[in-house]
Formats: sequence, C-alpha cells, structure tokens
Amino acid sequence: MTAAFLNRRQLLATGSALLAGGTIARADDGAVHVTIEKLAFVPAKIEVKAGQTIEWTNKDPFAHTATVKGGWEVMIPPGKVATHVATADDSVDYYCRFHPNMKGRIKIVA
Ligand SMILES: [Cu+2]
Repeated sequence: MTAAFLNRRQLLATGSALLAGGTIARADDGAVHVTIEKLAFVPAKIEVKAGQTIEWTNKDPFAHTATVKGGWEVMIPPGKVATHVATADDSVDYYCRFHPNMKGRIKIVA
C-alpha cells in the first residue's frame, strides 16, 4: 500500500492590481486631473468641456483650495482628492485661498 502525497505548490498569482478604484492615474474616466504638489497646481492650465469633472489631488501635507474670486471654491484636504464639475462659464482663473501665489487657469472648450 502506498500513500500518495501530493505536494502542492502554491502558484502565486501576483496579479498586478490595476483595478485600483478611484485611481487618479487614468484619464479614461473623462475627468481632468490636476496634481497639487509643492505649492503648485500641475498642470496650471487645463482645458475642459462643460460637464467634465476636474479632479485635484493634493499631495502636499496641508490643505489647499481651488478658489474662483466671486465664484466657487473647492477645499482639497492634505492627501485627498476633490472635484468640481465644470460649467459653461468656467473659463476662469483660480488660486489657493491659503497660498495666493498658487494659481491655475481653466479654459472651457467645446
Ligand atoms: Cu494652498
């Protein structure tokens, strides 16, 4: 009588986790991405369509805002993402309320 011992090898299926939900690297969700790093909006100038989402990712360890004088303001906490859905009249300059030297520009395109 022989006992067959099956030594199982565990195949490590290291599937690269490309499905990170809400990842900011991909642009195919239709959003336009702006990174905030070292007190700057990058890119500083973006072109978006009305209805498109602008998504700011704050990589700094402190809060920033995207503020339009006389208009809207988006608070972007440290390490977080914040969004604004562009409207037809959103061809605007914006800045950070806390760091007025931080400036960005949005241009609405058809
Ligand atoms: Cu700021």
